[in-house]
Order: sequence, then structure tokens, then C-alpha cells
Amino acid sequence: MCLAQTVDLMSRWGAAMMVCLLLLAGCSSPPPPDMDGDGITDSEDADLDGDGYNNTVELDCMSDAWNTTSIPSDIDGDGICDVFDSDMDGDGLPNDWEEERGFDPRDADSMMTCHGESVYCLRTYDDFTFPETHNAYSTVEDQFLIGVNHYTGLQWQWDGGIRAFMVDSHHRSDDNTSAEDVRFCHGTGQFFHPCLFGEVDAFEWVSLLGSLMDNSSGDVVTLLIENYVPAEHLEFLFMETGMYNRIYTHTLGDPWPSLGDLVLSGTDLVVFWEQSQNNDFPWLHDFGVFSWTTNYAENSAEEMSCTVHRGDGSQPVWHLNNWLSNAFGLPDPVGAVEVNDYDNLLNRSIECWQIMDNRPTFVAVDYWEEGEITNVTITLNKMSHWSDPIPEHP
Ligand SMILES: [Ca+2]
Ligand SMILES: [Ca+2]
Ligand SMILES: [Ca+2]
Ligand SMILES: [Ca+2]
Repeated sequence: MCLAQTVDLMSRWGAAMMVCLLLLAGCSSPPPPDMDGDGITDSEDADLDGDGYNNTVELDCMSDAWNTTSIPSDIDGDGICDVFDSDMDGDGLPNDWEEERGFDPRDADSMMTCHGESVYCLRTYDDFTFPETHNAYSTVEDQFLIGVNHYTGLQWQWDGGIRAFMVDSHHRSDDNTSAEDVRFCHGTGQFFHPCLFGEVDAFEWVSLLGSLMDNSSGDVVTLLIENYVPAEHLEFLFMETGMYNRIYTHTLGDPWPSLGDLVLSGTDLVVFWEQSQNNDFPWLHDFGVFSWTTNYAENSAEEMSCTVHRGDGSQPVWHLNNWLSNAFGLPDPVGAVEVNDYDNLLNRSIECWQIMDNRPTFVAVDYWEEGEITNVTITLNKMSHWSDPIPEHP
């Protein structure tokens, strides 16, 4: 071997050694960690495990930022994880509200509705608007001859969405004045007995109301009684018809309960009467103490106003009376077409809500079949304040 060959061999060996050293150097210094292999090193990766959720979101929502199979729990899929979601299951009822009332806040099937919507169960009684029929029993269907207020009776009214009813309780004649003789009649004058021109058996009427309530779910019903019989006879009426135990008794000055709590307590019937409070019958709320009403039976729409006519104007519960009488002082079916019209009635309701700074609890009409009383209240109930945008016509 010549010298030149020896030098060449040594330089090749040296190069090979260099390559080996370089390789070894590379093997002993591992690449920076990148858990999800997305090319962003873990120290820089906002989503370490690559499951699509930011590390801080996972930390806040109590899932594991280092585990792709652990992601924030969001039962209702609204993008708000359960930890931060006041209504985890998205059924409209807050978690606490559900827990306090025995519902499962993690199960959207475990819920209740009031007047068709779960969120209405959260509304207090005075923060809801009920469609109401004036002299609800005085109808063509019930064969009233004079002073007729509606074409159709209770079943139709209920099916149409009416949930508050004004009734007049009388004995069926001057000679029949026992508790069994309670009827709904409409006085037309002092010379004739009010039941002469038509009567409805109060027991049958209230029984039907009870069965309608039994067959629906989550509705609160109100009666306003213009009463001409002893309170004991009204008590007998409600006892006999199985309705007595579901009557709610309110303490003056207390906040009104929510619709949900009224339903859950089994007290889904609220009764007012147009008489002074009687301590022996605290469930017969004096409508003038516990509520107030506007004027009524004006001769034209122009005469209607929003102000207090009867009762305590400081009370949150009130009746927006919305019926006209004709030149003979009788209910006016022609006028009802105008004042029950959807736009007219909605505008009047919102205007009175604004003027009185208080939502009408009841909107009461004659000839409920004319116009759209129940659609008006559906729209009003979608609003939380008179200044809210007006929702679409139902
Ligand atoms: Ca994760
Ligand atoms: Ca959620
Ligand atoms: Ca819920
Ligand atoms: Ca639930």
C-alpha cells in the first residue's frame, strides 16, 4: 500500500466516524413533545390533545386537556358546557329550579310546561296574561235569551284557549235558595229574577271546568264571581264539584307564586269575588282588594281607557276589560268585531301595559269568537316588557 492510499483510507474512515457521531448526537436529543402530532409543540399548543377543545376551556369545563376521549360535557349541545350552563339540559327550566322541585336538570324529558311553554312555569301569576270571557256562561249555546255575551259555551271557550272566566252566581229562583240551587244567571233588571232569561247549572259548569283542567297539564285557571249567594253556598259548589282542594289562597301583600308552583302545589284555580273579604273564606279573594279593573261596557272603543275604575290600583293583578254595550245596555256583538280584532286589541293591551307600567293579567271580552283574544294573549306572553319588539302574529 502506498502512502497516498493510506491517507485516502484514513480520510474516508474519519468521514464515516463523523457521520456516526452526528447520528448519535441526533439520537440522544429527542424532538420537543407534540402529543397530538399536529406539528405544534405541546408548550405552544392551545389544544394539547387535538380534540378540538381549547386547553383552558377543558380546564374550566372540568374535562382532561391531555385526553382526546375526554371533552367538555354539554348535554344540550348549545355550546355552553354544563359547568357554565344555568339550564344544562336546555328544557327551559334552570338547574336549581329543577332540583328544588324534583326534576332532573340533566334530562330534558324531566320537565313541565305551563300554558304550553316550560318558561311560563317560571312566570309569576301576575306576570302572565290570561284571556278571559265576561259572563262566560251567558251564551247562545247555553240557551240564554237575552243579555247574551258569547255564542259558544265552556267547552268551546276552553278549546279556544280561554283560561279565566267571569261568572254571576244566583239562586235559581226566589223560592229555591238552598246551596243546591246555585246557578249562573245574568241579571237584567230589578223586576225579573235574573235566571228568568237563562241559567246554567253551576255544578255542571264547574264540574266540566274541573274535567277540562284534569285533562290538560300545567294551566292555571281563574274565576271572578259576581256573587249573590251566601259564601257557604259557593263553598258547597266547589266541594261538590271536587274543585275546592285545588283553590289557591293568597295572602295580601305576598308576591304571587309562579305558575309552575301553583300547578305543582295542586292549587291551579284562583278565585276572586266581587264582595268584601270574608275571613272565614280567605280563598274568595276580594277582587277590589287583590286586584283592580278598568271601566267596562262603554258604548264605543274611543271611550275605553286603561285607568283604574274599581279596586286597588297598586295591585299587580288587573283586568283589562274590553267589551262594549249597545244603546240598550246589552252586550254588543257588532262592537266585539272591532274591539276584539287582533291588531286593535293587541295595540290597546300594549298601550295600557305601558301607561299602567304593568302587564294586564286578564284581557276580558264579550263574543270571544269575534277577533282573536287568545292570539293576542299568546303574543303578549311572548313579551317580557311592553317595549319589546312585537312578536309575529301566532
Ligand atoms: Ca380532552
Ligand atoms: Ca349546554
Ligand atoms: Ca333544565
Ligand atoms: Ca330537566
